[in-house]
Amino acid sequence: MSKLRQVFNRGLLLIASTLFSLPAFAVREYNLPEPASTITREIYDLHMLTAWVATAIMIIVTGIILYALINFRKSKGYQPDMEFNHTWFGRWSWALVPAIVLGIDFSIAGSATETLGNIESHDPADVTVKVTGSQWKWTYEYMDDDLKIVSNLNKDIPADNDLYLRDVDNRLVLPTNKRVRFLHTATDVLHAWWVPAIAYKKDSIPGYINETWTVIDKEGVYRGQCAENCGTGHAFMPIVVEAVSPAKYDEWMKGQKVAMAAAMAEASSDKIWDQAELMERGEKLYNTSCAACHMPTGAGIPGVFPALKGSPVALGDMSKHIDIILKGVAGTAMASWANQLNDLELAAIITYERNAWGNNTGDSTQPADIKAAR
Ligand code: HEC
Ligand SMILES: [Cu+2]
Repeated sequence: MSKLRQVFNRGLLLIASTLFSLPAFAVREYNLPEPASTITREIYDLHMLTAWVATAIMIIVTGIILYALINFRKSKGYQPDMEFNHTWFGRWSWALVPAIVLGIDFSIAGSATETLGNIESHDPADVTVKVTGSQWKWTYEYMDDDLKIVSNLNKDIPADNDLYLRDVDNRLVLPTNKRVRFLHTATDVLHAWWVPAIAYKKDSIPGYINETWTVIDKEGVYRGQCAENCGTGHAFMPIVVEAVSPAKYDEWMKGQKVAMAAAMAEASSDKIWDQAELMERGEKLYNTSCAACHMPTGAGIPGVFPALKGSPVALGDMSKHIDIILKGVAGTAMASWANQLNDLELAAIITYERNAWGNNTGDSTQPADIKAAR
């Protein structure tokens, strides 16, 4: 066997084995996650249809090319057919082939149009959740229940764990078999809330509301990520949705309301908190809300986020310090925290800033001071 022949045979073998192992591409690991809602199942089916049509076309075209290469090669002395254009096929193939291609295109476009129509459906929903993206966390507001959940990256997952950068402190809990409407917006830059198994993706844009919907049909935990490059912390805003039965959902909602009422009562009570208590709460809150930019050490990132350790604001006049946290600094990444944290939480964080990392002002502030400054 000639050397060329050997190479050729090996090539054929490689192509054949690739083609026959194609079903491997359908293996979960390499594919979209298994859909768990009607709308994502439609999208998934569309994706599979397109992939299989493309695969079939590839096999047919590659087959014809290989057949022509082998059978009509010059070394075999093949004489080109100079009369091809006079045959029936020669006359009509220029119209026939595009017609076939168009037919295939329409078979895909037809179902795609239907799915796109369903995506844009605005039917009434059972549960409406406003999803707000911020650098770098998600805020979920249950519009019918007056409940707000802030969801931050779970920083306790080590890098060698599967859930590294994929877990959060507070999950978005949703009922199965209910129509859920998501209202998407953002407070600072573009973000995109995307959980491929249960929801499709639309951008979260400051000042605009985008709408998506889903009906989750399987209980479970579904994970996603911010899908719009939103700055240095883009990788640190994962999404975790927990879908539970409607009965469990109602129970969970009741529990949340009780806990929220208790937290509100605690925050607005006239209790005078001592510094140690505030420091303890403040450290936790600082690490979830502020450390992404100002760093857990308070050192900030020089040139980007100012250090709070030794900061003239954190060491200076209390009312100015409170003011900057409540109002933020317009035009910078320093957001207003007035609507994000309650009086007690703000008093705790501010007290912590003023007494951590060697900032030894020794003073503290009370929820009542924050309330007065609002
Ligand atoms: C998304 C990033 C980001 C987050 C999160 C953030 N900050 Fe800031 N912060 C900034 C930036 C940027 C500035 C500088 C603003 C300016 O240019 O004046 C700043 C300024 C400050 C200052 C003034 C410091 C100085 O010396 O001028 C304080 C105090 C402060 N932040 C406290 C907080 C607290 C408390 C939190 C959490 C509740 C927080 N920040 C969360 C970005 C952030
Ligand atoms: Cu984002």
